[in-house]
Amino acid sequence: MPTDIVLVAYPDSFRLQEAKSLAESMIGWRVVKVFTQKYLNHSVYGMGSGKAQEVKEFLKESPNVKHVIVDEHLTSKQLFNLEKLTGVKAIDRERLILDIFYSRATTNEAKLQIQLAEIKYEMPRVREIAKMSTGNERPGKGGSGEYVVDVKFRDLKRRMSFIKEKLAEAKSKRELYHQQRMKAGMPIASLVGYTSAGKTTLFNLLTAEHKETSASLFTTLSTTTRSVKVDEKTTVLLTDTIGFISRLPTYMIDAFKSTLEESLAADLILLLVDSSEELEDIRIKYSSCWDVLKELKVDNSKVLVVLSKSDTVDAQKIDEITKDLQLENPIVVSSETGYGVHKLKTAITRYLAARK
Ligand SMILES: Nc1nc2c(ncn2[C@@H]2O[C@H](COP(=O)(O)OP(=O)(O)O)[C@@H](O)[C@H]2O)c(=O)[nH]1
Ligand SMILES: [Mg+2]
Repeated sequence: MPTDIVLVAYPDSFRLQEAKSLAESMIGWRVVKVFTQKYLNHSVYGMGSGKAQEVKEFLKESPNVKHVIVDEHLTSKQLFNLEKLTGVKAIDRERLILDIFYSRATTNEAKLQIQLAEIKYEMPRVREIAKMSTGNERPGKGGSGEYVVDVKFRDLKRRMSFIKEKLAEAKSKRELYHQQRMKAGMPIASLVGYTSAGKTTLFNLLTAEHKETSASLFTTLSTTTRSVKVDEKTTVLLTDTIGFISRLPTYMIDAFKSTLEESLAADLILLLVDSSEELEDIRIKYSSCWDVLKELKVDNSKVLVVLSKSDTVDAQKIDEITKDLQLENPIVVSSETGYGVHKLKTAITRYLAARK
């Protein structure tokens, strides 16, 4: 059963699509309605009060909707106001990203990094809640005579240094973990790329025929890993990874890398590039993908570049991208029409055969 959600996002089509893909990268979440708003910095609800009323009206008619997501940073007060008005849980962009990280984290280290990011998410909110409560009364005293906020702050700081210690331990155990990693005796390929590049769509297309066997055979694997038969003799485990995220707050970068890292230990990495985007954006995103891959010490010989959504562009655009990114024979696919999928499978088989 999917969880229905409502999204409030900026009207710019790329940002909107990204927000939608981001929300839907929570497994089982389905965006059933999108509201757009040019500015999301209104003081009471983030969106304007008129838009908030529209959302409320929509939710009245849609009792199945569980959450309203706003594709922007909101304060505690704004989230509180929105929940009070709509009666459902309100989630801002940063909370959503943290939740996605949590749902994808497989290593201890990644979980700790996310907890650290979460504390950084909470800190300014503690101050804010303090301000909210001192609006009409003096701040209350804690048990030991300190202000409640100071206590809360000290607690967050203590948790932070505790997590940092644990992280140092986790890092030293990491090598061991990689060695013990379960491989189910099959080669593993990971789909990597920006949010909205088309990873999940391609993942679903490639793994569709094998859904049932995968479900029974690999129940111990995460729901984002399934088997794909790339030729008569070869079956590969394919992982749909957490996507790169535009405008990722800096305090989340370590949590992101850590969450992605385990998937990069795959035998083969399929780096998806959305060919429907502007060349300038493609270039920026492509190079920041590589920055992270290099930083996480990914061997570039195991990366195959895949130009996705080829049905949205002409041959000339594909040529331009190929030249601009200096690619050699990129694999060009469309999950919409199925174009290039066979070629992709052949490329995977060839790569794995050559590696042996
Ligand atoms: N036209 C077209 N749209 C696609 C294709 N692949 C994905 N999309 C659309 O692009 C959007 C993002 O896809 P998604 O798979 O969620 O991206 P992810 O964030 O990388 O997992 C969705 O609206 C898809 O329907 C494709 O081959 N052609
Ligand atoms: Mg996805």
